[in-house]
Amino acid sequence: MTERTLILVKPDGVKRGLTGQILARVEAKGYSIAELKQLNASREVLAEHYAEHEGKPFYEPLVEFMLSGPIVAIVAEGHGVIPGFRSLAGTTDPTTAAPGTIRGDFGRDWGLKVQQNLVHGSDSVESAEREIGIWFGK
Ligand code: D4T
Repeated sequence: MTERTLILVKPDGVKRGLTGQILARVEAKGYSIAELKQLNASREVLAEHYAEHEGKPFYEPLVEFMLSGPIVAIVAEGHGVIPGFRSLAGTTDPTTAAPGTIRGDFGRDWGLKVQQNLVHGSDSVESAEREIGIWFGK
């Protein structure tokens, strides 16, 4: 089966009208969009999605941020799409993310308690399967 990954355009990306530019980079790289929807996340979905971060100092601000507006959830497909999208996204901290990446080109530090870094991308085959189940159902 072709590899699939979960991409989220986080509330900062949607509010700033960057969804189209982010999707354009995914498509320009040659990946295809298998699923796409805009939604307001629930606390339950976010608790599942960010289970690994529960208890960390940035956890509550992160959940509040993810509840602050609509999210665009995408399943992208293609060989190597999991590391490929992580590479398009750039590193977690947008201040130092490489220019040419989504976070490097469009992100910055806004002096808030949480990194508002525009996108999420699954980091392994196991995470992708788990996360696609959380956001799109099994
Ligand atoms: P996601 O999971 O959103 O694609 O981001 P990363 O894989 O790049 O980073 P992560 O899971 O370590 O962090 C999830 C989310 O929490 C915010 N965060 C993270 C933060 O505000 N402060 C921090 O110190 C860390 C590590 C940003 C992304």
